[in-house]
Amino acid sequence: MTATLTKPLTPFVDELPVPRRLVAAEHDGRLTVSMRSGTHRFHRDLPESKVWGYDGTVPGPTVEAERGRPVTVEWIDELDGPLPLAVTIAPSATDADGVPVQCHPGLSGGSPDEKVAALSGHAVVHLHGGLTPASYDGWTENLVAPGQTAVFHYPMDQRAALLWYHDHVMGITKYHVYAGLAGLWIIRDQRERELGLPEGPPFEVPLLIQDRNFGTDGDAALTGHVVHKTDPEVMEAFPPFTVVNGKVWPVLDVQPATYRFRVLNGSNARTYRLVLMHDGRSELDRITQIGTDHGLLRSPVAAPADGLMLASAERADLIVDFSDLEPGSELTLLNTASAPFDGAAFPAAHAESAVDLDGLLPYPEVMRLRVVAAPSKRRTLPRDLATDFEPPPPDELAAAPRRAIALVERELEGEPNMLTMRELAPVDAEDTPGPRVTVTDDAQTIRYRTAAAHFEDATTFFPMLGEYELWQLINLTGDTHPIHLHLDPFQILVRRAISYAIPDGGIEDRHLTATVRLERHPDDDLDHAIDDNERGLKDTIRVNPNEIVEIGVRFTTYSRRFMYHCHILEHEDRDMMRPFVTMPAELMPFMA
Ligand SMILES: [Cu+2]
Repeated sequence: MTATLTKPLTPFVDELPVPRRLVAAEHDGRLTVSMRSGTHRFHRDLPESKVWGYDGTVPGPTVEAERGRPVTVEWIDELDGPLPLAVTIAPSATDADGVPVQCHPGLSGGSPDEKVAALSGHAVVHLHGGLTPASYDGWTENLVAPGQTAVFHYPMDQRAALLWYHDHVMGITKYHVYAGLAGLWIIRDQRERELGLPEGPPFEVPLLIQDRNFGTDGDAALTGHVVHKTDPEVMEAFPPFTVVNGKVWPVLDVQPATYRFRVLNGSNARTYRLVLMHDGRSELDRITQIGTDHGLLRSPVAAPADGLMLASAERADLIVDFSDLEPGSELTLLNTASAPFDGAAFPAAHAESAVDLDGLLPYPEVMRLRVVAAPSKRRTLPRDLATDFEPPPPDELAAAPRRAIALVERELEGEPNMLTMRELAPVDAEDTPGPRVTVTDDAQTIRYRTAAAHFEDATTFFPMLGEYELWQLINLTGDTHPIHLHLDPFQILVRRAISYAIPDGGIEDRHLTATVRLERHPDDDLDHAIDDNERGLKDTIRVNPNEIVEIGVRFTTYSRRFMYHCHILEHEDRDMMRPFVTMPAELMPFMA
């Protein structure tokens, strides 16, 4: 098998685009954004692509808002079908040389899905990370049709953070986001200004990282046609080309100065582990992380030794220092995470040899940074950042309702596997027999039955406003799943190593039989640690294989029906999504 593939596009020739800024204060807090088709050039040497984008652009405009100043957006659906994507399942997972077809452009023998080509543009916008009333949160079934408009009110009563808005239509979020329907949304506040952090160009740069694939013509030359290709063995699309702010492998000229990068992984499924290389060495020590999904950490932290991991929808607020570098210095941002990601380590020092075709990583390149001549400007970072949150108090957690959710992969005959979540309810040992999940350590065994298995099943989670809850995410699959809760942020409490057994036929349509032990599996070499950069306010958390993640969450403001789900879009579209209903405490006695 070939160890590497020739790049069909030249890296680092397109300048990094910065999406147009849409500053809410300049429009009295009232914005109009239309979803419409447009054309976009992903690379200098690619023909133009047809896309669906907010204001017709990829990415959409970056909305900038102030904490405490509400923003109203009139989202106008001007999409006109057909969806400009070729969606296909290739007939085999590898080509004649044994190379996974997902590493190649083109359809690899698959035929375009006609049902997808018939999609005409029903849409719904979700502001990811927004503390937004349910009416404006983009419930996956509340669609607007082409020609209709949704007017959404965003209170912006939340801390400064990088959010993003994207489409969230039931079953086809993966295609709509992939076609271009995504954009950034930055909230600013006084605390960040007190700290003197870079704000706006040129020293604050948003980086929206995605992966994309393109079609080929009869001569195997790349066309601009955007391709979403999966295969019989991998149900998620892991396209070969990394796109930052809409360009494949771009280059950014930087001054010898301190920069602030606002990074979002907006890919459908791929997890990145970012390493900054310079002259063949990893220079991760140039990177300091100051914020995560919901804004500032309590203090700055170094990038993890292996690199900065970001699963789909995770964000990082990074300070990167180039002030000591000579003009002409070149640094390269590389990705070392293979796909589907399972948490496996990869040393940063070897990032330049991270190519892994079997791991669907033919091209580790992400982007290049090129230092230009300018006066050196270094900023020092304050040691104290956020002062407005603490870990959840242990006594409140001890009394908190506990919710258990199992993540399972159900194999189906003749169609792609189904990734589902099972909400579990505790049962007494003497309860009637039936399929059970048991979670055991030496001291005790808790038995559960499956209370809900599909999105449409009755709601079982009714969190009370103002009270902490402890959610336990039990991963019984081989891959890492980024689990996202709408509405309020949460904090990770612990990762626990588990080993588990599922009997043949144990994963049924509705029921689940599994034995989970709170002990490390002998073959498990993940460290199951919480990274320093995860000790902030998160809305998306990686749940690795052989692992239980516990989070403490407190819903504070809005009562109604919201969603939580895996943020691998191919998973959330296929049943890895469930509702919950937040309730004022005084209504709880009246719930049947
Ligand atoms: Cu998932």
